[in-house]
Amino acid sequence: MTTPRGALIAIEGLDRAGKSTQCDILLNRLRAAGIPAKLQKFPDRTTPIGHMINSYLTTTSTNLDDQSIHLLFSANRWESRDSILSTLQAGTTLLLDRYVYSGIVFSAAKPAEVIPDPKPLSISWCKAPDVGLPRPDIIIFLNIGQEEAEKRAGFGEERYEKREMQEKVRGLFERLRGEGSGSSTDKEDWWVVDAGGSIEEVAGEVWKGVEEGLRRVREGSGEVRSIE
Ligand code: FDM
Ligand code: MG
Repeated sequence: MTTPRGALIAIEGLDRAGKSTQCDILLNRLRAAGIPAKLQKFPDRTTPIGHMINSYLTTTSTNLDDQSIHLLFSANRWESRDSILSTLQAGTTLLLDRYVYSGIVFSAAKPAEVIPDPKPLSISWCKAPDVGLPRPDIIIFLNIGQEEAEKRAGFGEERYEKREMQEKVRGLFERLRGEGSGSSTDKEDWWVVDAGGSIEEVAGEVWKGVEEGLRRVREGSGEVRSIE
């Protein structure tokens, strides 16, 4: 008998929704249930491309135009494609802490450059470079309202950690989920969890999403789909 493949589970949400905390809890819970699992964070700041992204996010001296940094975020996923697929084929479930959906909405939320092109990046332009990447079996979206987000700890120093940007990101995530077209995801790919509760409550809801993802893999063809 061949080993069934692992599930590909993306965890998405706004900053301060608790993604990293929930990923850690989930990883332990999967392993405790005897399900081999790994965590992959995007951006992956450890690679040469990741170093460029990190320097863009953390310093104002690294200036890249919006298109270039967008393509670097995508390239940072492409360089993990082979390891994502081989991890799944080895029967290991892979949790992604952010993925192409963050990639789309953060770039599309940016204020337009004044010169030379006054238009913001379109969603369709932002989606294009990720077409062909492995498509998650389920996207668990940690949903947090503006009020609750503002009660939580303040933003750090990184680029994008600004209120106006976060509000646009919120709206764009809603649009992707509503249209069901975040890089060709269907509406049912999104598992929306209210992230306003306690860590344990949220973990309980996230776990239901994971069980749904695992069920989809068991009942599916075994193939990993691609983002279209
Ligand atoms: N981000 C993240 C992007 O703009 N594009 C992407 O493709 C990804 C994966 O990078 F503001 C943004 C989201 C966030 C910033 O992410 C750093 P972390 O999760 O805080 O490291
Ligand atoms: Mg951050």
